[in-house]
Amino acid sequence: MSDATLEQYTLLLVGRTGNGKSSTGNAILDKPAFKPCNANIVSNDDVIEFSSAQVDGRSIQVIDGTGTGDIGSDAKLDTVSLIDCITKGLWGFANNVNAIILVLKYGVRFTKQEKDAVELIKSLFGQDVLKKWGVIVMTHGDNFEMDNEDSKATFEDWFKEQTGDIQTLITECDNRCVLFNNREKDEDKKLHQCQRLINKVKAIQNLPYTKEDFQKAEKGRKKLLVQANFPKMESETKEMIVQLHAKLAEMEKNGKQRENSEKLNVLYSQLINFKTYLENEDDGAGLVGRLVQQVEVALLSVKTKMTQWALVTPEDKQDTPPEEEPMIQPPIEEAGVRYNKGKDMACIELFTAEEEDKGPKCLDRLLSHKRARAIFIIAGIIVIISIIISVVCTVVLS
Ligand SMILES: Nc1nc2c(ncn2[C@@H]2O[C@H](COP(=O)(O)OP(=O)(O)O)[C@@H](O)[C@H]2O)c(=O)[nH]1
Ligand SMILES: [Mg+2]
Repeated sequence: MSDATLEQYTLLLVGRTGNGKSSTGNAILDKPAFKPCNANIVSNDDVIEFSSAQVDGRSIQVIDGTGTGDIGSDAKLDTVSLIDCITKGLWGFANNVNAIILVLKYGVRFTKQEKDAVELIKSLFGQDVLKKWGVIVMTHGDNFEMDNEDSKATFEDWFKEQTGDIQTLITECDNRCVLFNNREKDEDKKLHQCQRLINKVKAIQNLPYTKEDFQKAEKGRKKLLVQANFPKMESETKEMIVQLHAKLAEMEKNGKQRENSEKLNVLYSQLINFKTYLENEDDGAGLVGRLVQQVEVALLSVKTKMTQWALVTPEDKQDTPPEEEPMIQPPIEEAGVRYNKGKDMACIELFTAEEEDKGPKCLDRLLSHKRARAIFIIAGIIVIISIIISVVCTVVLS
């Protein structure tokens, strides 16, 4: 019989590494097509493997989606590579897929990692992928047989008794769940378990999963990429904010207002650019909201400083002495003369010792003004003349 007249099934095996995907693929095809036990050797090039065979008068194609349940597990495969391999690999082998075979391991608790793997598969292929095309294969059927040797309980009895997450998953797959013993040697039993699987695949009422269905799940894959990139973006945001506060503190300290205002403008546009970068990376996935909020708070701090420092007039800015400029301290208790420049006149005031910090500045200004300098000189001359007169008088009288 030619391939064209045969019933054809394309099965995609997904699940955590070590659950028995490759072994199941071999059991279905009845040949050593995939290499089992490669749990820790995950090559980016051959993440997806393909093989086919004629089994029981059917043409069966199996895609072994190694690593499809494995981001963050022992067999680490980074998200970018995984998505890349699936996108390129899957559609290189098939035009459509009749069933997504979720491979689980009998006798192992349905842990958080298993649950995460299921979520990952949904993110990769679409949230409704298991509901519409999922069939659960429970490997290690030999262990099941040993466990139930005495009770003679069937696998159907077993999965109907299940509760919690595993029950939810079985229900989600519309009870399409079969037991597989990949170590089975008996040819009849091997054929029988394969037929049971094909019957569950046939029970799927939906049209096969296509490239279009895969494209519809693009948003989920994008979200995975943002999630993978999130720690990097989070630390970049943290670093940005720490640096910003250090720079603001430094500006506050140096008091060079005009220079600072230029620096503030630069900081402001850096923050705006950083916010745009975060939003672009997120690309609608909605995961960077918290980071964007932190940048907005930082932007507000810069804006506040801009307003505060803009209140200082240019004249004030010029008058602010640079930090390194030596200050000449007047002697304590010493009084002096203060020169104040009003709107249209200059006046001189006495200043007291409590204001000694302002003294040298006033004296400098006083001496640098012509009228004040003249008054000062005249006063000096009068004092000197009085001293001379009193000395002369003293001498004459004595
Ligand atoms: N006893 C038993 N061992 C199995 C069964 N299926 C797989 N294994 C073993 O489980 C290990 C992992 O299987 P493998 O097919 O490499 O898993 P994969 O990483 O999901 O492809 C291998 O040592 C297999 O021999 C099974 O039904 N019964
Ligand atoms: Mg494998």
